[in-house]
Amino acid sequence: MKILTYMLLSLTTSIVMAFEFPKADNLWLREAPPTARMLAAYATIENNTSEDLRLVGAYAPDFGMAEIHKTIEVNGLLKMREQKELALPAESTIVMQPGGLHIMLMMPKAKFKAGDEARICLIYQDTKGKEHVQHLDFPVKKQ
Ligand SMILES: [Cu+2]
Repeated sequence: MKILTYMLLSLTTSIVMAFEFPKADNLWLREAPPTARMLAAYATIENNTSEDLRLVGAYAPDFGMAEIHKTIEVNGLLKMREQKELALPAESTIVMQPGGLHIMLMMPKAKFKAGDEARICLIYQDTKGKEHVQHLDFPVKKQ
């Protein structure tokens, strides 16, 4: 009986310890002309877990390359800078939107128009340095 109790306890512990992903909402990929070589996607990522995380990158099977970018103004010009990692502490939110943070998708292997969906995977790192990949489908929208 003691052994059974122990087994149940360790089972419960492993369930509690399972990695919990942040909540990704408002996913969308902005429709672009068919000739566009770069597309931007946006999301609101809410870390409503008790674990401090970092967003360390993205990849998308339908694109040659994906990076997290931030649009910034330098001497009156808008420029984009890659964000190698973004802090996402417990109870915090990353808001991506036009003119700010976005997922930059380069070298598209397919054409995307409004109504389509694109798979984009976000890579998080926990405090132990372990990476966790969240697979998301982004609807393509005109605006
Ligand atoms: Cu960009």
